[in-house]
Amino acid sequence: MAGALALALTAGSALTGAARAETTLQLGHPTAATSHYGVAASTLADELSRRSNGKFKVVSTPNGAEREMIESAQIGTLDLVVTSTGPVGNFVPEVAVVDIPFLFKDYDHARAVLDGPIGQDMLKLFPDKGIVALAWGENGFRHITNSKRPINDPADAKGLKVRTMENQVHMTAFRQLGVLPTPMAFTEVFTALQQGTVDGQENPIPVITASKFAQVQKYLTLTGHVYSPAMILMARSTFDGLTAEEQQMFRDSAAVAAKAMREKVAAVESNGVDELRKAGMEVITDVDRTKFQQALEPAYAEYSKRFGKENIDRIRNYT
Ligand code: EAX
Repeated sequence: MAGALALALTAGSALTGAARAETTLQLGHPTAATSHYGVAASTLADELSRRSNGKFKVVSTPNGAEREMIESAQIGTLDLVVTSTGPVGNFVPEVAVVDIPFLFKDYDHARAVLDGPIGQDMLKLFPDKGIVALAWGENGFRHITNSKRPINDPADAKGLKVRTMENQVHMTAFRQLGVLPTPMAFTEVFTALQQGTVDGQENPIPVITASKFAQVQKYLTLTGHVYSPAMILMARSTFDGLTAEEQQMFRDSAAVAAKAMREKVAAVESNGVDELRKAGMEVITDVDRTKFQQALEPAYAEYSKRFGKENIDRIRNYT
């Protein structure tokens, strides 16, 4: 009997030991599990599990509202978030400079700025807000879709009701174009488009394909009006509970996840437009971007006032 009790105790403590050794972290991201955000989430989970010999287990939940997820990370009820910078400026105002339209020439330029000193310095602003920014990821260059008419020119966009992110920099630009910007969480966009609450929305090709917007939008104009970065964020309270070695493990794993995310964006960019055409969208590829830039000229005065012209130029001219 004593032997049986001893055995039970041993088994019991072994179980407790195993349970203690495994830490489950909750991750939220805004789009479908198969999207570039899903790729970032699963890569992060795999890397952390491998590097920690199974200690860290990440459970991912797709289709979350970005602003709410960041708030949850801030108060520590969500451990990890992959999000666009859409709502991030509401938490760390300086970061919203990256959301300025036509700021980045192309993907290489954007990635170089974010991976270089400008982007890396921005990551250091997060801990004061209760969040640790582990890495820059990628959402992609945004394009406008709508259900009303082909947009060939900035003037064609006038009067359209377009869902925007909860982002003042974007809203300023759309107002300038004569569009009625309607900010809402991404989780509500499909239904809003379907019910006609808004005429259009704007997002990168990987989001338009992953979210099946071709079902509810006829026209796609490749405006590429703004680059949309993504970020891998972590609750500071969770991060602070890790050893220095584990913290480095999270940073390294996030860097690998961000790379996988960018690769997925590039892959979808190469075939996504064809896919959308096949799904019935009319795609306007011949876009005079200079015209859109000129139409946005007055918005730039506002951006300069808010962020400082030299800060904007530093990004624009970064090589
Ligand atoms: O981050 O809200 C948006 O339009 C975002 O681009 C999308 O949720 C992915």
